[in-house]
Amino acid sequence: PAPRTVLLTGAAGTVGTLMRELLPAHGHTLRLFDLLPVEGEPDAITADLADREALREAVRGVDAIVHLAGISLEAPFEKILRANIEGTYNLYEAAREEGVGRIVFASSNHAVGFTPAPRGDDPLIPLDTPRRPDTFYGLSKSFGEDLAQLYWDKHGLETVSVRIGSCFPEPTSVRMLSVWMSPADGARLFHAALTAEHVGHTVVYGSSANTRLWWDLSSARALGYEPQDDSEPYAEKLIAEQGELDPANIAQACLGGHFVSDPPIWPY
Ligand code: NAI
Ligand code: 15L
Repeated sequence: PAPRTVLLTGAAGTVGTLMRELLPAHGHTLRLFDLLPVEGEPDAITADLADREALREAVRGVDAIVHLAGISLEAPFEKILRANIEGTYNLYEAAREEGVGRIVFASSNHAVGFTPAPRGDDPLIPLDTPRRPDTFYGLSKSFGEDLAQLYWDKHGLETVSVRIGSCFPEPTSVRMLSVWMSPADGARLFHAALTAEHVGHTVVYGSSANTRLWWDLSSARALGYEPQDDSEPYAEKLIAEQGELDPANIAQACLGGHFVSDPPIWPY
């Protein structure tokens, strides 16, 4: 499929910074958007998802949007409401008004974070596992997935909702051995989500092909995603340092890890 002009929201963040480096090699031309200035990118749009005029201008003329902007950890409900719930609604409205055809939505494992992690011979967590948000943050991702479904059913705006595991340069915890999405695989998955045909609203888990994988990657693979990485080379060292996950400890027993028991910590 032809390269696409893509609006990348959250371009100043962790994943945004990684994708700014990696997505152009897949043939995409990026327009950048963030609340914060994007270092070294004077053309980036610096605006809040609350600013509907700025959003409408930002989405005008792009083929697709990778929507990463928002609060990425637990926070007081009012803050989540504004940035993640209203902010994502504002983005979808701008996309609908400007006729943008597709959004890749950064959902999260925390939309299903209270789901017990599979152990031993347990089956992988399926795509249609019931939502079990572990935080107001996870609840906002659950909302985003439903919003995406509504805009597909009602307006024909397509979305791939990517329930990202942990997208960082390296896994840093034993839990991450199961949920790690290497940056290079992240770019492969976003590229597949941007270019696959007829996605409607598709929900996928976002991770590498980890030996200790917890969830079903089949809907991601159906988009053409072929993960190349596996966290296993990091396993010996991380397990020696941290020990195996303890299923009797609620903060280690579920997909969402410590989010299930953490208090809000976001500093905004
Ligand atoms: P991050 O916190 O590093 O980046 C988020 C970016 O969004 C920041 O640059 C921030 O300035 C911007 N932002 C926040 N509120 C905004 C607003 N009201 N208007 C405009 N921009 C705003 O987060 P990270 O790790 O890069 O994650 C990106 C997305 O992926 C987030 O939506 C996060 O929830 C999701 N995600 C990330 C995972 C990961 O492993 N990094 C795992 C699961 C989901
Ligand atoms: C997320 O949704 C967060 O945005 C990210 O910072 C990590 O905590 C990740 O999930 C995770 O579950 O490891």
